[in-house]
Amino acid sequence: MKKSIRVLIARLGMDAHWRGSIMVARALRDAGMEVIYLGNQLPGEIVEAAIQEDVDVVGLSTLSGNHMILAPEVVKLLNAKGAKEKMVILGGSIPPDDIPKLKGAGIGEVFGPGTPFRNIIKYITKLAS
Ligand code: B12
Repeated sequence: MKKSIRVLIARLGMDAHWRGSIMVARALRDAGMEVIYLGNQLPGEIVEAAIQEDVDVVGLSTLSGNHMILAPEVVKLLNAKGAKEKMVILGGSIPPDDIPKLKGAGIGEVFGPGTPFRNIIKYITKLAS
């Protein structure tokens, strides 16, 4: 049997906007992925959970403007722990000027408000399988 794609979803720091991340988690689950929803966590805790849960994808969410500090930190810690093969993606309210910088810091893709779920599913399915 083909192994399902495992995705960890976490909200960065104290971000209170849970609606988008919950909806994405459900859409990925409905598309056949195994989803672990972590809620609000800091980068160190997200990376520990990603390694312990052996996920393929780490999905970060934030609409609070903390993405430039916390999202690259997740990539840095994954690399430091020898888990650089895990794909890191980010969703939320991200100013367009920050997107190239985030990609330069190792975030695979950034999905802003209004992104159709099928685009997220397609991106993950293509890269994780
Ligand atoms: C509803 C709302 C709230 C609600 C949240 C309720 C909830 N349960 O989620 C409440 C009232 C709590 C709230 C609080 C605040 N909010 Co507010 N909020 C909004 C609002 C109006 C809508 C957000 C929403 O639910 N969208 C619907 C969901 C479905 O969309 P989404 O979250 O964007 O998700 C999509 C994508 O972003 C992406 N995505 C999201 N997460 C993930 C994760 C992964 C893995 C992937 C792949 C994709 C992905 O996919 C989703 C589907 O397309 C936005 C404005 C807006 N239009 O975005 C402001 C907004 C996000 N809020 C804002 C602000 C400033 C705040 C506060 C700081 C206000 C305050 N001074 O207290 C606080 C935040 C406190 C905190 N600690 O975080 C600003 C953020 C500005 C910024 N980032 O610089 C916004 C943009 C409003 C504005 N124009 O100023 N907010």
